[in-house]
Amino acid sequence: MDREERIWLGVLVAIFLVFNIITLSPIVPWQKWLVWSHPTPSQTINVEFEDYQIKLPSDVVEVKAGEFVEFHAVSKDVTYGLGIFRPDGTMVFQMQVLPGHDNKITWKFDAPGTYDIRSTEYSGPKHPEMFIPGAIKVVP
Ligand SMILES: [Cu+2]
Repeated sequence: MDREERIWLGVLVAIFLVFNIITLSPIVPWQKWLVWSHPTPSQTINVEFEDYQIKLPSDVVEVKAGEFVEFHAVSKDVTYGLGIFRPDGTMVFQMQVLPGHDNKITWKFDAPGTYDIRSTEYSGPKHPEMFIPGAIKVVP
């Protein structure tokens, strides 16, 4: 590596460090990352995946807008995806649901309304049927 290459490498490393320090900093007031805080969820929602079925604690899970809730998903066979969608089909969030793991995500719904659940990981021939419309009701 010659001198110019070393200088370029140093510049790239410096840009990387400055960008990450600024964007991950807790002192940036508009920063909404939760890297530095560990909110206590008001509710844990257990979701079970098995044989192309998504099992929820109740037909409609009710959560409050503005409160942190934890989704705890387990799979009894293959890898699935837990995807939460708005009625217009846009995604709120998704996570992979790996068998043999406690798959957890903490989320705060900002807007009241009903949300759908869909498997977001291709899991086999019945994967497209893994859809529960209106599974989550977010109340004000
Ligand atoms: Cu699937």
